[in-house]
Amino acid sequence: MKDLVYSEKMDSVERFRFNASVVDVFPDMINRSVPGYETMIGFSGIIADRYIQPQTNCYDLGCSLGASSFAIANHVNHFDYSIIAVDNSPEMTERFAKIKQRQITTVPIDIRCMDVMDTDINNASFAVMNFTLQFIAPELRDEIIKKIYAGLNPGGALMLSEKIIFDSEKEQSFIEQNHYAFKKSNGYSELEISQKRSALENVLIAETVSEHLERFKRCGFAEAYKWYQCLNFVSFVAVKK
Ligand code: GEK
Repeated sequence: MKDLVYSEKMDSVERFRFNASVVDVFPDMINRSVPGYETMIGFSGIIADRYIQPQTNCYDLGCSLGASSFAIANHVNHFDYSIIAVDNSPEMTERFAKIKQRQITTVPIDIRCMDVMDTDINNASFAVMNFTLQFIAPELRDEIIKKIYAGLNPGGALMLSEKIIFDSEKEQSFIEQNHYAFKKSNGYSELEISQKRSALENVLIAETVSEHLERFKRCGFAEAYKWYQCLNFVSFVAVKK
């Protein structure tokens, strides 16, 4: 279904929420807004394959409609392990459960409607958090990354994908202009782009690449790499030794 959420002029733009109208159009919205999204999701499976171990858990934190869970389950399907997929939007988890009924996968996917801050993480060989840390209050971000680190088994890894900002004003403006052009080329109008931007203000709080790399280190990860970037969207893998 086509994303038309911000296509009509609104008297006042409400704070962005993952509600029913967003859920209905979510795949179209994220594909037309996040350059490189399909690539990063596809690589969730490829990267997961290096880390997931038999009889362990794989977490998909902020799973939305399960794109990363399905990419992993379809690519890593040669031994027993479980996927635990967490999202705090009931509209998302209900829709994900319906989509799951129509998919054939041998890997069990346990969908939980809860806050990632309240989720126990244990016996994990892999965790993926694609475009979700950016919606968590900055002062809570160390806590969740430390919790993931503590719940990973040695040799396990976290894949984290995020929207980023840049220290240099010039670079920020260069990248923003290109992101804007990307969205326009995908059919969004100036009105849609500007109303969505207002809705996301103070909801999606992006950080720089160095802030992410420093947090990984501070939270215990000995190794962390940025393995992908397309404009202002990046993906990291952090490994527990
Ligand atoms: C994908 N990973 O398709 N606890 C649980 N879920 C949360 C929290 C929280 N504290 N905060 C936000 N969410 C997916 C895309 S979307 C990214 C992830 C985007 C959930 C929220 O309900 C939403 O479903 C998801 O995180 C972020 O790769 O829309 O830009």
